[in-house]
Amino acid sequence: MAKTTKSTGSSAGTATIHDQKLTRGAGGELHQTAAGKTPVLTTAQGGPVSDDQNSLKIGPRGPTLLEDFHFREKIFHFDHERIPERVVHARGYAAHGYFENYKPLSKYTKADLFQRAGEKTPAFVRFSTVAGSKGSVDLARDVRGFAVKLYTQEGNWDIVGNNIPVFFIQDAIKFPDLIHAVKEEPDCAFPQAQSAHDNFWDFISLTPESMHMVMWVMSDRAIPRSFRFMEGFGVHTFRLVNSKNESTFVKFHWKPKLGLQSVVWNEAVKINGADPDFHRRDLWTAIKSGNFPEWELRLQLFDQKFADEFEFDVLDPTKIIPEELLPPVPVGRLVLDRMPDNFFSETEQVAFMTQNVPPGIDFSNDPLLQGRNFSYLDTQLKRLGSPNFTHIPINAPKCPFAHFQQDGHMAMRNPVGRANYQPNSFGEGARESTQRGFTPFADVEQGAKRRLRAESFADHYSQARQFFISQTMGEQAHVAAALTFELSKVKIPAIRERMVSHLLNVDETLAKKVADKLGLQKMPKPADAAVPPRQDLDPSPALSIVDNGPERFEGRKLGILVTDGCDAGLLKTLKSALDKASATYEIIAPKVAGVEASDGSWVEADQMIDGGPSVLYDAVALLPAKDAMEDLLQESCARDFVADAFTHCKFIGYVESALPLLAKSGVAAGDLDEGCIVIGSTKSARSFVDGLGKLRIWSREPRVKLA
Ligand code: HDE
Repeated sequence: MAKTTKSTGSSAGTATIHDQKLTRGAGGELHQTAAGKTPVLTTAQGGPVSDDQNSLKIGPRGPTLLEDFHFREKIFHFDHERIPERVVHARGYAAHGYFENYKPLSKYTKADLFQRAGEKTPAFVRFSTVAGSKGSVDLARDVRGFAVKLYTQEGNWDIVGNNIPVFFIQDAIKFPDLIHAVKEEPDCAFPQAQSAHDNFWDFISLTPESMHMVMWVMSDRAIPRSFRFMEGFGVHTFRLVNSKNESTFVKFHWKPKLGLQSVVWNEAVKINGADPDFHRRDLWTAIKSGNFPEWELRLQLFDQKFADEFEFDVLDPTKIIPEELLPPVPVGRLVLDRMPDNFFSETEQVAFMTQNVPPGIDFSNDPLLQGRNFSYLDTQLKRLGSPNFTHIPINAPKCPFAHFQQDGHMAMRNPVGRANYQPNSFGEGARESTQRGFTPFADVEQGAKRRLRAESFADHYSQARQFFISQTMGEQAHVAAALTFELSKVKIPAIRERMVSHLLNVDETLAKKVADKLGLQKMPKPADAAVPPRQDLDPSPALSIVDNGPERFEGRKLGILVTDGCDAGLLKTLKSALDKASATYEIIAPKVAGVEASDGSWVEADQMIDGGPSVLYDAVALLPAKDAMEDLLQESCARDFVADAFTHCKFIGYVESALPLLAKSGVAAGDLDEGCIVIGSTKSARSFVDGLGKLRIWSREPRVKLA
């Protein structure tokens, strides 16, 4: 006979709950705050619950009763917790902040947020990958979404951009094919979050318009170090419209204050294993510790004359306007200073829509943008399940609003009063305003109704080449290596050859290098080009990440490897130099509890060596004590820590006693270069930190054969 016991279940976390006090949320729900009484658990209907650990049964071992309304409600709700993930950009992470306008832009736009210097507009920004599902890894080679929602006084304005200024296709009708091709193959359902497979490259090799974007995606732009070090782009040409209804074309650029930085592919692969949430954790940690990431909004402004004279069509989303030709003008800054309270409520339920524009911002005829303007509204109904998705706080405007839309699933508010229509003779409700309302720019359009691509969109290779020749030698090698890696995963040789035939139109050396690495028996002929690829476009220095390095270590992280007996003074100097540089650090030790330093003080560790590989850090410092070396040399993770840091061209600061570890990790005395710095004294420790601003020691790259 079973004993009748009443399990109270796990009490994990109850101590903190007991210490908490309650406040009432907007919806009447109780939240806990410090030092108060525990609230009584209730059902969603508000009924107090007596036992949340045991379902209602007949006898201790008996059948469970259908009558248990609390159990049924709890399970019913759990069963319905998932909503469809985004078809694309499913994996994302977001933060709150604000946009601050530098000076009035009334000459160009009547948009309210740009009228007053210093005006702050609340913002919510979601970064994402495109191809993987919600649970995929952060460091996939992929485009990153950079979606900004600005809660302006004239309604929400969403700039739903990417970290790459061009796109794969020129017409929205091709989007489902592109996405089907890049996502997991439909029969086997893999690979996840990877473009390295037949379907993707089959589609790409049959879609020459994607070649410019392919160059970007094969570059290190597609493996950013962190969201904080990424640029953002609106991609399409938009319009600004002023109060005289004059239009200026505009392209939106977000420039990260901390500069650009990416990781290398070998590192990305390892980060995905060591910390699949690397980008999430980075943003969370930065904002929670008060290091608020910041971007400057810069505008490329141009008129019809410039558009007519520019060598490519400004409506073609596979083209950029080089920054050297049309320098982007700084107009304000975006600061992210608060993480969402709840991931699902905010990050998951946020609904970005390209069609959300306030008066003073308008669309161009970019065929991709026009198609997106349909898609984003449509997708929200599917995902959020009701036309009332604007009632969800993260999507609701923060300015006064008034309309007669009513009812539907989950209606949180309906118009109050008798009149739910207009015009009405009761003087109730709102009326439209010709002065304040959104009036589309009155562009004159004409033409035959046809399914056509403009001839001005026909050059698919010239800017791909321009991007490639704008990269440093090292960056070019990374592009070649990425193409080789991706195509090596393609099983059908004809697809590999077709891609090489396109590369011949971009850069012959690149094509030959890829062909050679793939072991192509015969060089294919260059792909037929609709218009001859141009060789005369000047390199655009703005396109290189390395050439636009920040030259400072601010916002970056040093990994400090310590053992018992490590030099306490050096450690202290390193920490204070990093604080001064506004950089951070983590202590990595053989045991996570920490180590006893040379002066007897206890140094707490953030990671044990196995959990803190050097790929998680921008640079490393090796401070092991001589006595601990014998044990450390046995640790394969310690050897990997050093070997990877060296191969990934990172700066390595080391004390003399670390030399055996360096040697055992494959870095012999003769390999030590200007990126390997002895930090034997407090002075040298300080200058080591000062020298970290270059981020990587790229001159090492040819020797370690990274790419
Ligand atoms: Fe998107 N895209 N997209 N896209 N897109 C979506 O909307 C779509 C495109 C971008 O963090 C979806 O709410 C079409 C370009 C971002 O929530 C969907 C086309 C650019 C995000 C959709 C494009 C983007 C999305 C899926 C081809 C850069 C994530 C869920 C014409 C300028 C926003 C959703 C977030 C999301 C459609 C091409 C950026 C299906 C039809 C080009 C950053 O509506």
